[in-house]
Amino acid sequence: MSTLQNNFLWGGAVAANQCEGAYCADGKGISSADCITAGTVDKARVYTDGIVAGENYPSHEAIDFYHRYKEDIAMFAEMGFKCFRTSISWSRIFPLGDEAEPNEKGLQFYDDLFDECLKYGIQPVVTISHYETPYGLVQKCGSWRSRKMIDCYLKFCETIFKRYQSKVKYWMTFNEINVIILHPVMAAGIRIGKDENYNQVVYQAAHNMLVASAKAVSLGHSINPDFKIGMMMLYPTFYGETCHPLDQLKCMEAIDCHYLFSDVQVRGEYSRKALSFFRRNGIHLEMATEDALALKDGTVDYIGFSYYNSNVASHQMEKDMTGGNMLNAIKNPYLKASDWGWTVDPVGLRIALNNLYDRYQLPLFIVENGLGAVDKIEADGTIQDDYRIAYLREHIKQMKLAVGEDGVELIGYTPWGCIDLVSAGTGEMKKRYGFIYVDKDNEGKGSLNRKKKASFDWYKKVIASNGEDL
Ligand code: BGP
Repeated sequence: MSTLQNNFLWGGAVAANQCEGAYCADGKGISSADCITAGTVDKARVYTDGIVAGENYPSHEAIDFYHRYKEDIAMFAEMGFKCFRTSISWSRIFPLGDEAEPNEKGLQFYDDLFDECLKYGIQPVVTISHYETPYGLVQKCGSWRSRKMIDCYLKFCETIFKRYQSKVKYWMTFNEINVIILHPVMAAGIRIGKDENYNQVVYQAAHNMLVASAKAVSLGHSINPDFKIGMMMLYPTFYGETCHPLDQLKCMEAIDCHYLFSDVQVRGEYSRKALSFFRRNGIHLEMATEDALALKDGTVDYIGFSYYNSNVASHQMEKDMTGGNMLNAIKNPYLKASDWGWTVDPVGLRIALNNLYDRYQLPLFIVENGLGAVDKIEADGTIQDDYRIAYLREHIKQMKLAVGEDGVELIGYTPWGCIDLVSAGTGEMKKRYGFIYVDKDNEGKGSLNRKKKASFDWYKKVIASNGEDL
């Protein structure tokens, strides 16, 4: 008997804007992600007003999954995937975000994509909004700054819930909703001016998203009561730098600003601590009278989360309730880090699973985990990504301990970027996560040909043994 349940959802995860490309094919409108230029180590990603000629926008071609998905899904099926997490590009369905009618060609693409998955018995797991917003709505109302977004989002949800109700069971309303406090441009299409009150803008936008999420959950359940609709957060396990009580307090504060989001999505209301934080920081949320009820009615069915690394909190750092500048800021002397400075901490995943389950007692779904690394093609044409195998193996071991020994309820595991794709943080191609290599470089050149890495056969074996043969 294996530790994990028999119907455990093994699979992989991607997001539309990081893999599809075809950014204006078949009537698709421009999305916020299409307006973010590539960055490199010495050059940050830049959010432009529209598209500037000559700049490299990685989402425009990405790995051309839009045209090559059949080949890619056949490879996922060969690995034995039970599910495949992707997102629906909102601006393929509503090109400007607020049209009266959806774009049929966009809808057809996802019908075809989901049918292709189902043909192999792979369940689509869908993120409704993964780090992109129709650019038309960014221009018209400043994206999630405005409550107008709620109705546009709900119309998008209604359209896809109805259209795919017999093909998709697992949904997530927003990717990493809590990341708005760290990267409002990437997570919510919001650029905040230097003279604006950052927290005021961010938490108002977050409130609008939380209400939209809750209403979407209620709407989805009314369309198909069998839907499982979850939230999705980045989970950053935190450690206090020392056993100094103030470090431990700081550690608690650092994680609390992330729980602020999950508390609302799971419990249906802001915690007293969150309300006190708003009060103390002069944050005034504009809430409609119906919001409290909407939040209460639209609590989620499960918790999806991403876990990549852990972080250290210290009371010596500037006070910062967003916890943002604490991510990766202090080195943990007990852990190694990736080439991009992300610590590798499998035990931190066990802690994350325990913390979330103890707090909420809802089924958990690890919908992102993985190692971004530079891969090298050997002289014989193989890619020996042992470092990736080691990373995933150790994380799966800890995930099994959380289930087998700690009693956590876990429904699935979808490592991030199961096929190489564009990095959300840097726009690079060379930060690779996949079991499948894609021939494309940081400048956007390459044949786009696919190739199995050593991790491909390893993961196939893991799935076939339900996680027993690691
Ligand atoms: C998460 C995002 C993904 C993904 C991943 C890896 O935060 O949900 O979209 O890209 O991080 O990050 P990066 O691409 O920056 O390596």
